[in-house]
Amino acid sequence: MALATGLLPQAHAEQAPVQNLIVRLKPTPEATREAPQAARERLRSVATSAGVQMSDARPVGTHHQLLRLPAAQTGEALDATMRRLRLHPDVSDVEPDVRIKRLAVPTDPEYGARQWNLQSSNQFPAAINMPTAWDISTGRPAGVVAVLDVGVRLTHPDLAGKLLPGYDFVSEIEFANDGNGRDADPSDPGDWVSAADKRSSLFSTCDVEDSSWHGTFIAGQIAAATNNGAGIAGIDWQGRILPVRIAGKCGALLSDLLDGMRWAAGLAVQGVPANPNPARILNLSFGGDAACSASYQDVINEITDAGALLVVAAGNGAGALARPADCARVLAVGAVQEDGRKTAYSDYGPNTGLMAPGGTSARGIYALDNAGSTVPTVDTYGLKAGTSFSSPMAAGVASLMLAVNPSLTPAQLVVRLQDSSRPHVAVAGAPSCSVNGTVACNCTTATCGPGLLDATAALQIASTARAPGAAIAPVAQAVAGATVTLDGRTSAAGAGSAITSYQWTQIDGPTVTINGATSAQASVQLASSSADYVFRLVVTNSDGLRDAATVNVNAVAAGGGDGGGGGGGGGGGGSTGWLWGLGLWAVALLAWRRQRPG
Ligand SMILES: [Ca+2]
Ligand SMILES: [Ca+2]
Ligand SMILES: [Ca+2]
Repeated sequence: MALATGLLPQAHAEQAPVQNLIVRLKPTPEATREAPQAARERLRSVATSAGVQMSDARPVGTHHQLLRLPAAQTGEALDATMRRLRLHPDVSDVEPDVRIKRLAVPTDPEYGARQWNLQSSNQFPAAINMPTAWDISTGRPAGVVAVLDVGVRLTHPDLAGKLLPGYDFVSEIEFANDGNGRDADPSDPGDWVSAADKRSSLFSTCDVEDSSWHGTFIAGQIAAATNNGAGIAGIDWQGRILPVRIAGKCGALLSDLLDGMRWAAGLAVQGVPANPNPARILNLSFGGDAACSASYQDVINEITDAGALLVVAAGNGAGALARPADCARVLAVGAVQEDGRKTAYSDYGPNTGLMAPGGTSARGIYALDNAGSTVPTVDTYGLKAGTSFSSPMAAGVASLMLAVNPSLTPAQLVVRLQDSSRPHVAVAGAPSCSVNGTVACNCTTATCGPGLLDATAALQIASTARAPGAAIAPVAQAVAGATVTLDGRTSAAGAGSAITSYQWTQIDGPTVTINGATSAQASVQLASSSADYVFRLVVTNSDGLRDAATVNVNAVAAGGGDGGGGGGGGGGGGSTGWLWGLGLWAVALLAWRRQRPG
C-alpha cells in the first residue's frame, strides 16, 4: 500500500517542485470521525514532532489532508521531508501532490490549432478521437509503416529520428528525376511537370503541376516527431516510417509500385537488397481508373499472407472504387469532411472499407510540406485535401493497434477497424450519397461502407480476449476440377462467447460455387484448368465481434505435372505477353496518376 503510493509519485517529485503533501493519519482510538479542525491540529502536531514545517492544511477526500509546506521542495529535500513524516507513528501514508499531465495531449504547437481531424468527435463529427486513443497506446518502437509514394524529404525536422532506410523503386530515369534508376535513396527530388516537359512526347499525357511533396506530407501524418515542441503531432508517436519511393514525375509505373509493395512487406525483389525492416502496415495513396488486375491482386495476396496490411486511398473521382481500392484484402479509405458528410470528391460504394477525414479546400488536413515548387527548398507545413490523406489516418491507427496486440493479422485489423467504426453522420438537409455523389452528401453503410474511423474504439478492441479467432485448415495442392473442403472448424469463439455464424466468400480465382457457405465446413468444386484461388471466412461470436481468415488454394490440372503441356502453353503466350506488357506500361503512365483533390 504505502510502497505503491510512495514510490511511484516520487519519480515525478524529482522532476517538478512540490509544495503540498497528501497525508493520511492513522485513526485516533477515541473517535471514528474526527472534526476537520481537530484533524488539522493533530496533523500540525505530527508535522512539528516529525521536524516538518506546515504552513496550512485542508481535507482531501474523507481520509486524507493536504499539508502545505512553506516553500516548494524537490529532489532529496522533498524525499527527506516525506521520509520524516512517513516514519512518524501516527502517519499512515504520504504522497506528493504532483501535477498530473495528460501525457496523451501532444505539445506540438500546431496540434491544437490545425489538426482538427485528430481530435474529439464531440468537437468535430468526423474527427478520429486520438486523445483518448493515445491514453491507450502511443505505439511501439518496433512499429514500421511503409509510405509508398513519391519519396520523402528525409531532412524535414519534424521527421527527425522517425525514418528507416528505405528504397527508390522508380526505374525510368526520365520520370525518376534523381538522375538514375532504382537506388537506395528514397528522398523526394520533386515531381513537378513543367509546360516545357509537357511539350515533349514523353510527358505529353501528364498534367502540368508543381511538386507535390505528397510522401513527406503522408509520412508526417502517420508518424511526425511528436512532443518535440515543433509543428504537428503524428498518430504513431513511437513507430517509424519506411520510405518506399515508387513514383516520380507523372505518377508511378505499375511494375515499380508492385515491386515496392513486395519489398516493403519484406518479400524478395530481384536486384534489390533485402529489406531489413519489413512493414506490417503499408500506405498507398495512389489510384487509377482501372479495375483490380490479376497482377495487383496477386501481390496484395502475397504481402497480406506475409502479414502486411495494405491501406489505400479510395480515390477522388466521386464514383465507384477503382484499383487498388477495389482489390480484395485491402483497407480502402474514403474521405469525409469536418461535419461527417462524404466529401464531394471522394470515391465511394458499399465496398469502401472505412471513412476518415480528408478535408476540403475550406478546412484541409495539415501536415509536412516543402516550399519548393520544383526542386526542394525549405521544409515547411501545409494544407491538403483528398482521400490520399484519409488513408494515412487509418494506417497510423492500425499501427497503434499492432502496438496493443502485435498478433493481429491484416484481416483482423480490418475487421476490428470496421467493427469499432462510428456510425455515419446524417447532416440535416444534406442529400443522400445514393442520390448525388458529386456534392457533399450523407453516407450510409450501403453507400460508404461500415462507418467512420474511430481510433479510441479501435484500440479498445485491439486486444479484447472476447473476440473470436477465425482459422482455416491449410489446403494442400489441389487438382483442377476436384472438390476441395474448406475447414474452419478450429476457429475459436473468444472468451465467454460462442460462434454464432460462419460466412465463406471467394475473393480471388475463377468464380466457383461455395457449398455450405454459412457452415464451419464448406466445399467448392474447382474449375477444370489450373488456377489459384483465395477464400475468406468470417466468424461472428455471440458478443457481435468478428474475425476473418483466408486460405489459398492452388490447383493444377491433372496430367499437367510433367510440365510438357504447360511449358508449351507458356511459350505460345510469350509474344502476346510481351505486347500486353507494353500495354500495361502505357496504361500505367496514363492511369497511375497521383490522386489529387477533385
Ligand atoms: Ca533513382
Ligand atoms: Ca533516389
Ligand atoms: Ca512535431
